[in-house]
Amino acid sequence: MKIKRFAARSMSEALLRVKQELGEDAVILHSRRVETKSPFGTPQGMIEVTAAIEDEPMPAEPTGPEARPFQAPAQTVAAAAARLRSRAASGDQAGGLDELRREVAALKEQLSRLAGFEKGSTATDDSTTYSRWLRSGLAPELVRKMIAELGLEDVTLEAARRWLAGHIRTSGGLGSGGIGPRVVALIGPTGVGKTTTIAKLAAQEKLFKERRVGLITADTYRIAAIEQLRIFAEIADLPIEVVYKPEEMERALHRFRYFDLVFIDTAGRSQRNDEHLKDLQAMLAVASPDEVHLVLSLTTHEAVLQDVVERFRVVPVTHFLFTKLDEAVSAAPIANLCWKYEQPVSFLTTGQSVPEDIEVATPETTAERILA
Ligand SMILES: Nc1nc2c(ncn2[C@@H]2O[C@H](COP(=O)(O)OP(=O)(O)OP(=O)(O)O)[C@@H](O)[C@H]2O)c(=O)[nH]1
Ligand SMILES: [Mg+2]
Repeated sequence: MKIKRFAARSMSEALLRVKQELGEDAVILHSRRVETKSPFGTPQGMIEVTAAIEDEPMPAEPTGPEARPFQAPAQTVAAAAARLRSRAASGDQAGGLDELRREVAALKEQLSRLAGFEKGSTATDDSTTYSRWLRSGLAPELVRKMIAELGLEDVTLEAARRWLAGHIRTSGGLGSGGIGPRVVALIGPTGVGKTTTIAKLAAQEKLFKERRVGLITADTYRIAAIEQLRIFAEIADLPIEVVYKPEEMERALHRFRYFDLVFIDTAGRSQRNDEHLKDLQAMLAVASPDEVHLVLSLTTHEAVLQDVVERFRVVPVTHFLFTKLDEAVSAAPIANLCWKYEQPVSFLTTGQSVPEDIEVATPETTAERILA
């Protein structure tokens, strides 16, 4: 491996020189801001970049959540292009398209981090503090704002936690008020924990708050899905209605008109399937729920989470509900998504056990989990 250090007046100039001297496949190992003197003796800020190039061709990049913040995108592009070429050669076009989407999402993220670094590197900035906080998984714009508001020396873990808590909106769980029962629908991609979370919430509301709770399942695509909630309803002694078509929703809601709470479970929907999203839209239009919680699993890559949020915007989402914190590598997507979409967080789930593995999200506990 050949390693070389470059100094330039700006990040883009440094990157250009890296590219010219080491080529497209160069990898940025480190970058920092240094204070030097101009030929006239006046102080001037420079960007110092340490870059490397493999002697042998690089192995293919992983596409998982481990995107490296300061890795030169060129290397990832080359690896991605090679993979796509080989897929195209083997005739796997559908797989190739999916792969392309994932690659583009990962690249966008890397580029935005790199762009964020450039913007953040003003004469008063400190690249070490900046890149250290970027490694927490927080979005570049969030890190820049935090450093700007707290002042560089003040960004201790404790100060960051307090700052983050002040920037996370939570709903304090379920809302109340309105005429009739509070109707709460959970929607989201497949397997994120919608049914399990409804079971947790319904059990807690009934057992600990003694509220009258009704269940409606609109997930009739799989027999097993109906059975899953039916068995739980039997164990918890809760009434359940199965709704196959939007027209049947009114009847189901009518049955629970004197209840305190009604939970609507929906079928997992791929955010990439417009037909499925339309079905969901039609079902929710009839149910007209007071709350629609978009369930997001923290085991999902952040770029995919963003895609889910964007695509599920066709339905009136009121809350984000995050699941599988216990399995997540980072909880930072909570802050990034809530910041970007200005949506309150309702609950966080932390395991498979019903009803205990769930907590009402508060700004403090959420910030603590994000910066754990
Ligand atoms: N580790 C962990 N697993 C969870 C959590 N919540 C749910 N699960 C598990 O995730 C799997 C899927 O949960 P479901 O509740 O069936 O998910 P769903 O969103 O209803 O799935 P579909 O109806 O198929 O779309 C199950 O094995 C759950 O036990 C959590 O907070 N942590
Ligand atoms: Mg389900």
